[in-house]
Amino acid sequence: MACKIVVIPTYNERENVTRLIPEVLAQDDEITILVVDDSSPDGTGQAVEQLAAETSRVQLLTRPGRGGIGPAYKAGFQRAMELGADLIVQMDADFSHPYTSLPEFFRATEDADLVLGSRYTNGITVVNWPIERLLLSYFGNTYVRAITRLPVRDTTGGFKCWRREALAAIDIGAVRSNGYAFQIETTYRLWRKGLRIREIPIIFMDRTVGDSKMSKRISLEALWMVWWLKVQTLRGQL
Ligand SMILES: Nc1nc2c(ncn2[C@@H]2O[C@H](COP(=O)(O)OP(=O)(O)O)[C@@H](O)[C@H]2O)c(=O)[nH]1
Ligand SMILES: [Mg+2]
Repeated sequence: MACKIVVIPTYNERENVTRLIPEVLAQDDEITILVVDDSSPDGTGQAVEQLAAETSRVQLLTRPGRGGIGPAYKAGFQRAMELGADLIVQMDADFSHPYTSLPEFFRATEDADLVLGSRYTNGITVVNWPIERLLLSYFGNTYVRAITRLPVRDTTGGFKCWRREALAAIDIGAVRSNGYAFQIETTYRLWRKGLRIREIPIIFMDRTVGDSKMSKRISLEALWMVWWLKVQTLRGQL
């Protein structure tokens, strides 16, 4: 039996994550969910703890305070590796990522080391985003591709599935980014190792419950991070 761990970072997602967990578990018998909660003041951690008491298929990793999605994923990946994961999925708690695509992600890892859920492969498959946010994301991706040459349509998406060996191949401890740039940086590092990336189309839906935690500052991080990646590459560091 393969061990498939779905890592879900949360900050104030009590209602979303408690509804999402049973849906994700129902997609595949081999799934275990690891929620990485940054001590959300709304009680997300306590709600997940109750579910974790009922089944070992739900696990909770609590961090002391809000530290950003990048550090939360780093801690979650490390724990998933310790738990013996063969496949590691990254997924948001807010129902933006279609959980029904999980079986397709798993199948795609048969001939790819990293599978990306893409909003920009079949045209633009984003539902309910304000136009300014869509334009920022779409042209942000054009910018990232132009500078890094990363052959990927959606570099900032957060719905991804890694083979264990792929995650082990990149030095996750050295990853610097916090927000959207975390997604770019990790995919870029994998591509530089010469490993196989595959994009599958997903339909991304904006959240209907709770608030987005992403900020202007977090978007701006991606603007300079791609130059840092480029410089590191030219110096032979990546
Ligand atoms: N643990 C943790 N999770 C976070 C943090 N910031 C965002 N998240 C989670 O990351 C996911 C994506 O964040 P979201 O606010 O939906 O970003 P958006 O979809 O780009 O607006 C959600 O599950 C959030 O709860 C953080 O600082 N720590
Ligand atoms: Mg979201």
